[in-house]
Amino acid sequence: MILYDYFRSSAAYRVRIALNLKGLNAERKSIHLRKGEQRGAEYKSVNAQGLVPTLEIGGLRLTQSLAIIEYLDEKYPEPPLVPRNAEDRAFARALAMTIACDIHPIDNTRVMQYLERELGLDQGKRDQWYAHWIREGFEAIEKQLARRPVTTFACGAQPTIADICIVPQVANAGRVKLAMDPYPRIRAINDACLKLKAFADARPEAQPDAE
Ligand SMILES: N[C@@H](CCC(=O)N[C@@H](CS)C(=O)NCC(=O)O)C(=O)O
Repeated sequence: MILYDYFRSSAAYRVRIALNLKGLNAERKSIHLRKGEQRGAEYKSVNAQGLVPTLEIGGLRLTQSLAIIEYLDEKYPEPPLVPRNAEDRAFARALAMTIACDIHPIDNTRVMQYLERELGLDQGKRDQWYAHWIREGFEAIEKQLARRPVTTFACGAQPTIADICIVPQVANAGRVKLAMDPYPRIRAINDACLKLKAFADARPEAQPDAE
């Protein structure tokens, strides 16, 4: 397996966690997002969207972190990353999608670069934008978590796709120093996850291309 990756990419971070939880090894190829390598012809021939991650397995090229994680879960069922119970499965996927579909895309590198280069927003305004969308999403997730019994992870006693999305998004929140006090459940889940080696080893700062 080859993982096209970038240390600071939170979408790639999700896949790194999933691979670690499954005990799978992948060779890493770093695509330098700040230098724009994702938009070069070479990488676009791997991933037509010019986004990381891509997971290459033999001749198969998988894109979109949630689709990759679900693929890994189907091929390597233990430990399950998607709950087996339908209600929990819907909840875990809903949290994952709140992050992957509704928070993260608005704060992506290309969006931030557009705000800077095309709309001329300075760093302070860009950070304000970035934090605003995380705050909105975290408020909703915190409320949803508060309606359920308190468990170690978002959806029970084992980490699932929800936790796999929460931890990288909390790391992104840290980049703009978002106060986490209003989100005690998210913070507790993040802390519990990072005690696990699978999560800790996937952190941006633990990657060989970290700067
Ligand atoms: N929905 C995609 C998002 C992938 C994505 O946006 N990746 C970011 C890094 S976290 C990226 O490659 N950004 C490059 C760019 O915006 O130019 C997924 O979950 O895989």
